[in-house]
Amino acid sequence: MKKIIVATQNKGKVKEINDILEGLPVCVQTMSEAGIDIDVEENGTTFEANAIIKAEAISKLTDALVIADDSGLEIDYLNKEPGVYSARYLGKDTSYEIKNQIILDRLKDVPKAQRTARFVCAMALAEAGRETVTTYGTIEGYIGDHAEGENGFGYDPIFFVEELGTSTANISLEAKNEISHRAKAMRALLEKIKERLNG
Ligand code: ITT
Repeated sequence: MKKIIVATQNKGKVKEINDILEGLPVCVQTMSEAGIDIDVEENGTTFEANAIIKAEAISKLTDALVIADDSGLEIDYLNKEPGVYSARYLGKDTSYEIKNQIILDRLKDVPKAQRTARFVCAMALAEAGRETVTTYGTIEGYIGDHAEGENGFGYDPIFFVEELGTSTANISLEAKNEISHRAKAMRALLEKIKERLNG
């Protein structure tokens, strides 16, 4: 059975990606399950460049298929910050409770129409000796005036989606995987993985 390594240290992402890969005749492993322990420097200036950097760095160490994503939150009022710096924004070790509160403070009294934001995700599929392929997904929303919900991870508690009437931290994993940026990019990648498995 073909092995796929999900090249991320983020447990929230692993859950979401595993959920979408379920049912595929592949053995999905995290980096630690695959015995790979490297920290790849994400020094690209775009989500796509960083996803490729991560996936290709890991695929040099294995014959397996490697999936990596780079994702983040773009807040229009903050000139699309934190963007590609989403994980490092306001300090890598600062808790999301604090980061989210600081963002809410920065947007205090900003009207809803100017609070637009989106999650963005670029995914890369790398395999030794093959060309790396990428996909992309986004979800539009806005920064709420408070944090809400216990599910998801990162900026989910402050990212509200009009159609949901709540934040992406206040919905189930299954519901998030119907609509999220990562799910959209992942489903597009799924088609490319299937082609790879059949070819
Ligand atoms: P890896 O590099 O190991 O995959 P990471 O958390 O550092 O893990 P990224 O570099 O892609 O991942 O940073 C993405 C950050 O953007 C992530 O840490 C969150 O802060 C935010 N983010 C991305 N997708 C999100 C989502 O679905 N919900 C909430 N926050 C998200």
